Amino acid sequence: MTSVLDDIRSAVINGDRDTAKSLVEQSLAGGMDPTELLNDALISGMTEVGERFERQEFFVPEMLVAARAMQEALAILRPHLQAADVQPVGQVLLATVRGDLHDIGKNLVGIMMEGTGFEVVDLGVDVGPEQVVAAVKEHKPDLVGLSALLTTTMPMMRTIIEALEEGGIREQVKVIVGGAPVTQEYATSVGADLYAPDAASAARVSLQALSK
Ligand code: B1M
Repeated sequence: MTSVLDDIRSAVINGDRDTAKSLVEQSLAGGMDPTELLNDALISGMTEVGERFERQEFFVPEMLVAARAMQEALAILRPHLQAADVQPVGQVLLATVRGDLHDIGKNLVGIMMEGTGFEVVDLGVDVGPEQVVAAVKEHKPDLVGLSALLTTTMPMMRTIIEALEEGGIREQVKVIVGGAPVTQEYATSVGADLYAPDAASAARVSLQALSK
């Protein structure tokens, strides 16, 4: 017999948002610990989705439906987690860089980060250096994540990193970059600390970087 945690985990993996939401509601009503639901059902399910994506058993559509199921179940859980004062593993600021309006990949990165336990501050799309600098000063995150989908907007990553240096706050954060045209070589050339080719590995390398 499977436990309700296994059933929620499977619902997330299969993108079955109605089952995921109703089981989370029932479990909370039955007095289950919200942290257990977060870690052993939602995060565990999303981690499996990420691993299947990295093994190329899942593709973007499967990841999106799983992400939607996770997000909707998480919305039910979130007030209970806040009440239980669960501490995030870290905070990440995410942005699609100035000139670029593509946000599907960035949003997936945000969901995987959230699924890994990060608090995510999403600055949106078309975000320039002054906005990133101001947001780092305001939120004091552990990481800044920059996404670019256009070859013409990729250089904005370097501009933003330089602005962090000029603002004297570069050492306060690790910078992770990604997006379809971005490579490890490019990430290194613009002075980023981390690169990830997809959302699942973005969450994984970010967590690893913070635990070092
Ligand atoms: Co645009 N577009 N688009 N587009 N678009 C591309 C990127 C393009 C490759 C299509 C093509 O020509 N074949 C091309 C870029 C060419 C180039 O630069 N060399 C292009 C172009 C040219 C344009 C316009 C200029 C078109 C025009 O108006 N003439 C225009 C630009 C607008 C702008 O940004 N200023 C434009 C507009 C649009 C739409 C608005 C219509 C729409 C975006 C909707 C939205 O995002 N809300 C759109 C779309 C959907 C695409 C394609 C078809 C799909 C992109 C996508 O969402 N992929 C794309 C072609 C393609 O990729 N096949 C294309 C799915 C997504 C999950 O993948 O974003 O790569 P991706 O994210 C991945 C990884 O890259 C990684 O993880 C994600 C998940 O695993 N990742 C990170 C992403 N960010 C990361 C950050 C990290 C780590 C990993 O750390 C922080």
